[in-house]
Amino acid sequence: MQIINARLRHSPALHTLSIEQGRFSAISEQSGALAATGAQIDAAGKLACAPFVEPHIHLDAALTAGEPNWNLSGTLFEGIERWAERKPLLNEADIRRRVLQTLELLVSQGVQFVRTHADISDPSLVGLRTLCALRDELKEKIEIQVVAFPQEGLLSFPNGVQLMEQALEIGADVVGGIPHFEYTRELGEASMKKVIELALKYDRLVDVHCDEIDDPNSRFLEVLACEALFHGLGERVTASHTTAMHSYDNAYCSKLFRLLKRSGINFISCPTESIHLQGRFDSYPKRRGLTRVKELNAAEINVCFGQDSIFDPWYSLGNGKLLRTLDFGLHICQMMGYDDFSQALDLISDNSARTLHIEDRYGIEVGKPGNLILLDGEDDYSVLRKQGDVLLSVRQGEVIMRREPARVVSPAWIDGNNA
Ligand code: 17E
Ligand code: FE2
Repeated sequence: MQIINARLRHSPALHTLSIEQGRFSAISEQSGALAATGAQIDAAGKLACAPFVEPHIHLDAALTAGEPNWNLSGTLFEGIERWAERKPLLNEADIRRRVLQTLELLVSQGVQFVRTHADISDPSLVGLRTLCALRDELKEKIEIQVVAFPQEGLLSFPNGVQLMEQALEIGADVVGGIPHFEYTRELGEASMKKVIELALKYDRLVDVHCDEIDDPNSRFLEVLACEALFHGLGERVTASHTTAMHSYDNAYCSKLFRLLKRSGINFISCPTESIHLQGRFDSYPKRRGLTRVKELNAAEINVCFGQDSIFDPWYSLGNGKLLRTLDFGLHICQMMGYDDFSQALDLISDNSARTLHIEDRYGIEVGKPGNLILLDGEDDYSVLRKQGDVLLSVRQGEVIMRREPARVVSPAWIDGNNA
């Protein structure tokens, strides 16, 4: 397959991208626009980018909002209660149907890599089993990582550790945790040590829902980062949400950042979810409750954006569109400078790939799998400003999704002026 007249990020020239036997075989700069021949795909000057990565989503809960009850308070903790009412109704067919519908949304928005959480606070482990089975069945079509996520606590839920070990034996890729939900600070800290111990024992990655609360005294991140540092696991460890960091005072943050930087751990922020779930116990002024994405990024600590939810007990909107998540994130975090815009797509592509530990098979480079998307814009800035659609998604040299751009018929007086 050959794609001509494609722009690449941070390079204004037009390029020809060749994919043979599923891998990029040549990437060459053109001296000018070319006319397409035969089977070539004409990118018409649009931006080719590595596929988007969804680094944090709960596929087991997707498309269940209101079943059986709606989350009326809008808090994380009520979401956990409402989900606990839906859990007994889970079965494999129900999960498969919703997961496939959600993956369809993600693929239609240019996603080819997904890290999903699977709630293991459930003696049947049906969510985890079904997600691991789908991961294996779909591995040629989309790459999925499954996190064994102890939604109701690793140490506070009955047999939490045994369920985690069972999930890891079944084949979960990533060990999860939720220290701020454990009954006590002691249990929260002990849970972080347990998560790292299990990651070492089973040789898995780590992704913890960490300090997802507005409590400025929720400081499990320092325990996680320190454990990661002492065991040399940094790049294999991720702290998701860390919304309490919004409420830490600056003196503590300054100390904390030294450890974070040394540990090399990754961060995922879910801006649409956190702006909705956090700040719920404030009157005015109301905290935004997002982690310090701008400051992490400036400190060259790896940070990326995820959607977290699509129509579930925690968040009743969502459509798979990571460009929407990015747009929210940049606004809420006040990352609205020229440099921020010029590199914005990193937050839903390259940085996320680093978090998922898939860099060896990610990126538009000769020798790597021939995966890319085409965006309706010329560079990061224009894609962002125009909220450019994902026009094409190519996986190992095959088109898996194509979108026809919407055609708008303008009023005659504008057409006339443009003529
Ligand atoms: N569970 C949790 O603990 N936090 C979240 N943001 C979601 C589920 C969506
Ligand atoms: Fe989450």
